[in-house]
Amino acid sequence: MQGSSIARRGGFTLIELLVVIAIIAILAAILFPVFAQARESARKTQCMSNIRQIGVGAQMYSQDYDEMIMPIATVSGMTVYYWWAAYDGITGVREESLGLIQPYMKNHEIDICPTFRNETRPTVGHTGYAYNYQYLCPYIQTGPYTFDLRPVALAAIGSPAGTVFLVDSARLNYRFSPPRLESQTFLDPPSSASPGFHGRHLDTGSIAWVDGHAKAMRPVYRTGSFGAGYDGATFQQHRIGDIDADGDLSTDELFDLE
Ligand SMILES: [Ca+2]
Ligand SMILES: [Ca+2]
Repeated sequence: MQGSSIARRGGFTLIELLVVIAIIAILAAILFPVFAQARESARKTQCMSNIRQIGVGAQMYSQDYDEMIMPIATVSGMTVYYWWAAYDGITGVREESLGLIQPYMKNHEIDICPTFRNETRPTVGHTGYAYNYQYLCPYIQTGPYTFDLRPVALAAIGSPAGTVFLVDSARLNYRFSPPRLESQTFLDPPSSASPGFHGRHLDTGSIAWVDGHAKAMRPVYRTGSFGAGYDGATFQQHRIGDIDADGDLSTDELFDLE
């Protein structure tokens, strides 16, 4: 048996082998992007599940805090308790188990978008999501290290299902050339001309809305120059845009309390 097997293998010519290799290479070129897309599609599903669970956790938080929206952070002494982790202002130590949402989720892994791992801002830790802070939790700086955070009452939000809460986000760090993509935790509305909505899941980004539902949208990309000397093409290349419904980037209809 062994002898006949060797004889058969000897029957392939070099040309035949090259043809087989060429066919495999062509198939790989066709299929690898399909596989990559399928993998990204799976990560998108995971991200939507994460953001939906965070939304549910935030609603449980509101029930425990007089129907007030879960703030981006609370401050106690020198410690800032962000929704995903606490930071000790003296030691600089980050503790994920002390994030505001942890009593309701007990799972820091769901704070992390599976497509985007923050590698450039180690102090922030891993979270791919940013909070609609300007409208839902405005803050006033009262001293060099002190903030007055004012989360709104849920009753003050006119359209909870049409108001973004937490979204897939990233920012461009212009201190590097070319600018580098990094984690962003504060989401600015379109009127700020500082886009932070990241369409990293096949050109869509996941959004948790105030009422607790999750829905993905495509970023609205800017063109030309805007804001602090930013270039629309660079943002689009990194799939960073705004969340907008009415085509007017000077109005914040999906962020405001109306
Ligand atoms: Ca608008
Ligand atoms: Ca609105």
